[in-house]
Amino acid sequence: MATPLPTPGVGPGAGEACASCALAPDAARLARLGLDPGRYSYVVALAGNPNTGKSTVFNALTGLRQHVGNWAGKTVARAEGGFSYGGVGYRIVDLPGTYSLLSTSADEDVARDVLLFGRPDVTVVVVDATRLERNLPLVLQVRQITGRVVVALNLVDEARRHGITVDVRHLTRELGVPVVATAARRGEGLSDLLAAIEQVATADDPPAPLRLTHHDPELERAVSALAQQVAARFPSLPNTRWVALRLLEGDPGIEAAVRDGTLGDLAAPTTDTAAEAAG
Ligand SMILES: Nc1nc2c(ncn2[C@@H]2O[C@H](COP(=O)(O)OP(=O)(O)OP(=O)(O)O)[C@@H](O)[C@H]2O)c(=O)[nH]1
Ligand SMILES: [Mg+2]
Repeated sequence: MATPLPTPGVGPGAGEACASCALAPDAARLARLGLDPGRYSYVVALAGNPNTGKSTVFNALTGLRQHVGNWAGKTVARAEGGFSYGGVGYRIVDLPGTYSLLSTSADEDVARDVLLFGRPDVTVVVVDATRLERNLPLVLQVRQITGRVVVALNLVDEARRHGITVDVRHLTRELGVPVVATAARRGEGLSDLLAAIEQVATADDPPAPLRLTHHDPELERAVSALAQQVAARFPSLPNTRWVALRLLEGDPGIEAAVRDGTLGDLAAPTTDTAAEAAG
């Protein structure tokens, strides 16, 4: 059963443990650390379609005040903050909304680059429970690059209002990763979300990425050969197979990044740049 966390701005502030949260025993393990996580063990990326509640989750966990509002495209650059849970530090990155890792806009490139090349320890995909079919393609794309995924099935309060129920167990089984029902604006389910993040971050043996196999052996050979060349040119770059597929498709942005070498810069781990917390 989802348990509520207090909403940001109510109760304990940034940096304080939420020890008084009687309704949410697990919330006592959370300390919102604002901009500065100090020493942290794990990086969590918040991904999802526009307007699904990513920044609302970010604010609830960090105590920051990223811009939220009821229209798509509010978050245009990544913002970073921190929290600790169970005494372990987490850096969390709020990303612009994106429908696909095959992005077409600068905002979406920001999200794509962090998800594909920033090596987050956990990717939380925040999905809109009232528009699941529109949100699942991104979940599947992320599942193809990593097994360290948690799906936050957000806006379940809206879904309830519209008489929509989602079979969370079934979805969890199909995706092979935890799916947690949340209503982030009222703090519902955030304790369960934190527990799932901890579980995925600390898992020794995460599920393998979903592999879409190409049944055409010639194509498979071409993808593998090209991926090897990309890996040789950019040795620290993860997801070279994804890059190879984009090159074969003729993705102009990726082609340019390979040509001028900037693709290699993306392989740097998620940086220590300060969060841009909108006022
Ligand atoms: N009813 C309801 N509203 C929510 C919930 N979570 C977020 N919202 C609202 O949904 C709207 C969008 O929230 P944001 O957190 O800005 O969404 P976002 O995913 O960061 O949006 P972009 O940055 O534009 O991609 C805001 O009006 C939130 O208050 C929820 O669980 N239930
Ligand atoms: Mg946002």
